[in-house]
Amino acid sequence: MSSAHKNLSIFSTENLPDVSDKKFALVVAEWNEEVTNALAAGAHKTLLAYGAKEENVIRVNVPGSYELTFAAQKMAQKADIDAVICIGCVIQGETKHNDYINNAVAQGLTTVSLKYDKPVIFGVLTPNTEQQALDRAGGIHGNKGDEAAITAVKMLAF
Ligand code: DLZ
Repeated sequence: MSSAHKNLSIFSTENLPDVSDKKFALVVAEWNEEVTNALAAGAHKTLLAYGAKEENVIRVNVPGSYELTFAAQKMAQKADIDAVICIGCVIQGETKHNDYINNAVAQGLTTVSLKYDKPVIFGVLTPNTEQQALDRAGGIHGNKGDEAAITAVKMLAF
């Protein structure tokens, strides 16, 4: 990856909404937990950095990424939750399980978001290798959990 790409700003972080009274659910898959815990920690820290209060960030774990959709629905249907951030890591294996899981989760989270009219963020890594995942969970490509958190904050402007 070129250094130019690494420095690319993915999206603007100007004029973000005030989220000091917003409540976030962080739904975290336990599969590949070294990666998902790092992503979740990044997301949590970033939410606080952008104005969320510690007591307004709640974390729930699910076994695997496939279960993110159900837990996201449970969180989104709570009246006091404003946004849901889903964290997972599905590593490509010898079979096509990753395609099935990734497609189901992407579709499922979109459905939950639209059904409950709340931001539901797809913070799921879909790497070919564990190293690619680590590179994006606090490694050379940053922490995609941070991006998921900023995305949730940005979407609360709507
Ligand atoms: C079964 C499975 C496999 C093979 N790989 C992953 C993975 O890389 N990442 C992940 O989050 N979950 C994986 N799972 C578990 C599924 O997401 C799910 O928990 C099970 O299929 C049970 O529904």
